[in-house]
Amino acid sequence: MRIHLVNPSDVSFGTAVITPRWQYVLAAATPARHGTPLLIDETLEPMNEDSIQPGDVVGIGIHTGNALRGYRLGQIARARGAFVVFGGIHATLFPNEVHEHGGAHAVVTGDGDLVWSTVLDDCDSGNPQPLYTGGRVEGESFYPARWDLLPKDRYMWASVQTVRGCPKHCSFCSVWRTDGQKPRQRAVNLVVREIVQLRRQGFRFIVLADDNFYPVTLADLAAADRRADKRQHTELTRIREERFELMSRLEELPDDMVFYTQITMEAAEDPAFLAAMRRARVRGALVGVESVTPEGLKAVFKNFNEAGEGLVRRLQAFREAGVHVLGSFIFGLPTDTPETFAATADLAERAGISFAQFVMLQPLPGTIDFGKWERDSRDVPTIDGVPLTRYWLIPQEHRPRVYTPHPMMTPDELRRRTQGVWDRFYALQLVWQRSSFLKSLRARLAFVLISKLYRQMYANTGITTDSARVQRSALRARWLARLARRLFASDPMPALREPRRAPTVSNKRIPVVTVSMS
Ligand code: B12
Ligand code: SF4
Repeated sequence: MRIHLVNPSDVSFGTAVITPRWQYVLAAATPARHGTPLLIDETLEPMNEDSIQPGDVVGIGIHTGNALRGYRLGQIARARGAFVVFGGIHATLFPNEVHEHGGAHAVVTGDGDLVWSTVLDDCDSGNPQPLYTGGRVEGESFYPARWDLLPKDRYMWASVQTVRGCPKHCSFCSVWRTDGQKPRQRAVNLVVREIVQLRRQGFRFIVLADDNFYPVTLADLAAADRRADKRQHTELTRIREERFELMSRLEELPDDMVFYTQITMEAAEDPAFLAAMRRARVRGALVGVESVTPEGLKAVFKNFNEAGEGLVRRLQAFREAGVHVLGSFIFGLPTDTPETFAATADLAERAGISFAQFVMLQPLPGTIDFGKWERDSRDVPTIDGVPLTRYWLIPQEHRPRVYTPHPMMTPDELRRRTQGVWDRFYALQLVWQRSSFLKSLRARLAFVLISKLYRQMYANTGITTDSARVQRSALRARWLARLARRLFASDPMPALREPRRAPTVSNKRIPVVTVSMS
């Protein structure tokens, strides 16, 4: 019984930006008695069906965007006599759909870490169950990834998760519903061990693949204090201290290492946290700006963000702390008007952010927005017999981009205006100006290349609709990706030792927020 773990994709680039972490985690969760799984990442190359034999187990991980390709692979594997098991966020949200379309013997919902060995044992005895509930595994039970299985020179960045779950509840996001609002942090030692292993193998660029790298804000602590909720305050303080402990350990790693993460804007109000990020070489972060107006933020339940000049100040605070921001903006909020586009582009330029993405509001399953859209949709049109509210099941070549309907602008107008903002932000002259913080010409050229690569790759998942344009864009992205990979390559450091255990709470550099419990 051979185990195959497949990451489906309609487009294969030969080289990829970020490692699909789930494959390496499930490989680690595979007991030795079942052998070493074969990892197939279709963003590199398509699955070779001939490698699947009767009795094998084929594990397929899907998110909404690649679900249909995953279903195709599931049917192929089942027809070849394999046991087919699905997991991932989309399978968690739609286990019945997976059975209906994907040829699944079994579906795992939630985290796969602990339940995977049971699934394999059941397949081994020829008796897989239709549904396994993986649940939300506690931080200390997450498996560290098996990086020894990484193919050489294929990925630019490796991904290491440090915390799962997000306390917020943004209306367009499913993370807080599937991963929960309670932050589940991994033990610092295990995170550092993984990173050291990756640096030994030659990775110096690491994505901290967290839902929210800043799960406890100063405002959360103050609120617990106001409520005189001692238990909550102690818990939040513990989480915060562990964040600082992690960053102090990262600080001791070789100084050519670079980390990138996702974070809420509130970190800008926490100078100690930003300073620790800088020391830890967390050089970049995706910050969900979403909207530049207070009404827009209210519409997506993100009132904790700032708008207007307050927003500019917060974004600049990241930059001043040496953390480059990839600002993520959403267009198509009910409160947006034609003026919102230019206002957003102006703000993005003034705020000194290094990269930006401008996405159109899309109803993603599992979100509040999706639920409302599905409920409000009357006379839903069908394409190839599939209702639009199940758009991910429409074959790729006919699948329209689905956007949340807007009270004032048509999807076409929204798309045109959004495209205009992308073009403006990534105009060569502006990209070159933004690169001026870099000293050497080589570094500046690298910045331009990465900006253009990002722009091209995004055209595939983001805003373009016609397939000719997507194909052209894919070609350019492939070419740029090959070039960019060389920039990220670095020499392995096989002799690198794990940094010594960091002093914890007593370390003076860890700002413990002291409050009076009245
Ligand atoms: C890091 C990350 C990225 C990175 C790296 C992606 C990569 N190559 O790995 C980047 C920035 C590139 C990215 C891009 C995008 N992402 Co993203 N990303 C994440 C994030 C924060 C963490 C993913 C991760 O590595 N987790 C760690 C691993 C270990 O966890 P896991 O994947 O969930 O796997 C566990 C279980 O799900 C399960 N499991 C998974 N697969 C399988 C398979 C089997 C057989 C079994 C048994 C179990 C199992 O077991 C695993 C271990 O417990 C998630 C949020 C999240 N909480 O999932 C969003 C998330 C997956 N991304 C999301 C989205 C929307 C995107 C984009 C489409 C954004 C965009 N508009 O461009 C693109 C799509 C890119 C693409 N084509 O794949 C959504 C997906 C929503 C959905 N319904 O599909 C999520 C959930 C975030 C959100 N806000 O809702 N992403
Ligand atoms: S968008 Fe970000 S802050 Fe909002 S719930 Fe999702 S992960 Fe949390």
